[in-house]
Amino acid sequence: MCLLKSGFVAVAGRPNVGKSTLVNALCGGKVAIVSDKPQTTRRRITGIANGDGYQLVLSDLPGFQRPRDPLTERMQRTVDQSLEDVEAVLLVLSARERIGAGDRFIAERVFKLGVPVVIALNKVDRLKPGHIAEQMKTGARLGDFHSLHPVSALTGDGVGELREDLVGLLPEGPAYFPVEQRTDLTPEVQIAELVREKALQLTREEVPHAISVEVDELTDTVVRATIFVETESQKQIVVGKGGSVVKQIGVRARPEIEHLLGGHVFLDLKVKVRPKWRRDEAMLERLGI
Ligand SMILES: Nc1nc2c(ncn2[C@@H]2O[C@H](COP(=O)(O)OP(=O)(O)OP(=O)(O)O)[C@@H](O)[C@H]2O)c(=O)[nH]1
Ligand SMILES: [Mg+2]
Repeated sequence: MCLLKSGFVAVAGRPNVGKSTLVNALCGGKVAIVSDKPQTTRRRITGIANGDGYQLVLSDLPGFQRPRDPLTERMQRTVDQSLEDVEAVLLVLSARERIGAGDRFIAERVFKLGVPVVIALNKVDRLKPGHIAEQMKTGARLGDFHSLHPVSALTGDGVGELREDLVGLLPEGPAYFPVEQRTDLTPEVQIAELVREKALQLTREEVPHAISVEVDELTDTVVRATIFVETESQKQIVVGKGGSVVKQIGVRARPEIEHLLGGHVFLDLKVKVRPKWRRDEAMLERLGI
């Protein structure tokens, strides 16, 4: 029998430091959506990296924050639960921002879990070596870490070494997922997330936080989904003049959905107002948050 190193690693860090981008890079393909808006990830997303003799299962998590409503409370709970029973934690920092109170808040929690903490200092692309060195020193003061890797999830710099290091921390174990599987999300959820990613790209300020997406119908050739917002004015923004914004969301999402499903699809997107959905526990449950 061929021995496998396998296990779970949680990926934690402040919003927007590049956790999802890094999980995608470590898995060698897109499992989690990414945006320049904080709090893009709302649920735990499992990304699976398979390689020679290993299966590294990464849990991409929402950025830590202070809960404000049932949505963010649930996100916080997800983070807490996901930090239990892992072999290691990958703590992600951004080299482009000041490493400060937000990072220390997260560090305090992960360093007391009693498992190795690997720090990734992300976004080092195009930064001066002196600045990277300074940030590495600050990051190193966060706690008793196993190792610290300067990386760029965007260019892939340092990602191979980081992956090897994480695999080194895994015990021998079974394959938890079939090797061809890269994520635990259903096709419906992956499609809803892709649509949400494009909606986030095309909106600003409070609108991205008010957007959620549900797939209503999925067949081999047809995808129907609804983009929910909380107010009429947000709906106008997401629909756009003469439907231009929602159309653009579709134009951007369709190729990725087709890639996922492996064929041409007709994509129908609707925009609907659902007041205060962020406080609607039943809807949050349905969204898997
Ligand atoms: N320059 C640079 N930008 C990066 C890098 N990694 C991620 N980004 C950008 O940082 C932004 C946030 O990336 P995400 O991966 O969504 O960050 P996240 O930590 O998952 O954020 P939340 O899910 O909101 O907690 C996006 O605009 C990414 O393109 C990197 O290595 N270099
Ligand atoms: Mg994310």
